[in-house]
Amino acid sequence: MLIKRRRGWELPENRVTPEGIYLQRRDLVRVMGLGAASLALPGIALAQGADPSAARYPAPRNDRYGVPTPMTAEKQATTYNNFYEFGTDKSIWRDAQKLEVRPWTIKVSGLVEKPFEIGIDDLLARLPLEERVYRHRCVETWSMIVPWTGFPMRSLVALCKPTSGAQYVVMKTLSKPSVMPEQRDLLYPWPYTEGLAMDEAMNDLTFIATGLYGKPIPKQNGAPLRLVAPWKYGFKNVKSIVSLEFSDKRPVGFWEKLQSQEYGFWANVNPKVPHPRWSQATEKPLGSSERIPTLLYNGYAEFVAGLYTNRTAEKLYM
Ligand SMILES: Nc1nc2c(c(=O)[nH]1)N[C@H]1C(S)=C(S)[C@@H](COP(=O)(O)O)O[C@H]1N2
Ligand SMILES: [Mo]
Repeated sequence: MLIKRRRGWELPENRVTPEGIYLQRRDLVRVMGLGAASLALPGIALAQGADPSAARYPAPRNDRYGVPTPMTAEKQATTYNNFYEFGTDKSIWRDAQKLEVRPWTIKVSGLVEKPFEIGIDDLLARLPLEERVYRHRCVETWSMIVPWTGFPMRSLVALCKPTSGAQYVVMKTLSKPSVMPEQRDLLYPWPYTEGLAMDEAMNDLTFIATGLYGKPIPKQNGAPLRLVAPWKYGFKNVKSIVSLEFSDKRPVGFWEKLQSQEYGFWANVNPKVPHPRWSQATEKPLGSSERIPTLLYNGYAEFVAGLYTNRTAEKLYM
């Protein structure tokens, strides 16, 4: 039995979102009376303390990777989100305000000279911030263009001091079912996990965002820090990161674990390689009614195509 709950305007007709298939399983569980607890959550926004990093924004813009246009309206990008920990529809932004982002500790482990933990404000104090305007392309075919503030991922990797055996960096989202209600749903492989090959992590395009639209990044967009790898489908961009583990083993990400026929490790944007359930040829910018062509590597081929010339045996586009 399939229960389609997505609104029609989100996707081409008669298609469910990738996440939709799991929504359906969840709905069945609820129908059977097992998932009721996760329904009973009010959307209260709690009062916020002052953000100690607020004075760091806005940061100078780095336009080396272009300044794509038109910029998505801030309101769109901050009220239409994928953050499954808070709910499976796009309107989780109010619920996400319950996430407390101070204190926030990031744990560094695995193949590093010495494992350590660092607080977000100590980390921010060590790194210059810059703004970059990047395209974002969700595998569901919506897209946006937003100004992130943060630092190149390679600056963070340098602080972590991985050893020569490290081949991958694995990043995880906070685990806190008391504020992230969907984490009580054990059909999903929490915590949300994603990873990059070391050369991808060291590519200068790969960014860690701590800000958005010249301000500290909103909770719904992955506060206090999230990955931004703009040539990959959006699901790679793990939010609200609490750990980096350097490994010689390729991690299996959240979506790959759920549905490996549909989601893989590399997940590079390619309009010519359809998702098993829909075309990836075009996309719908948030706030627009027209679809536009999708670009190879989401428009970043000149910066990242070289990462894959020796990986042609891999499934690079799913
Ligand atoms: N922890 C976590 N990170 C996540 C997700 C999620 O559900 N949980 N969704 C991903 C997906 S599918 C997309 S498209 C982007 C959406 O980012 P945005 O809401 O800031 O646009 O976040 C990614 N990171
Ligand atoms: Mo996505």
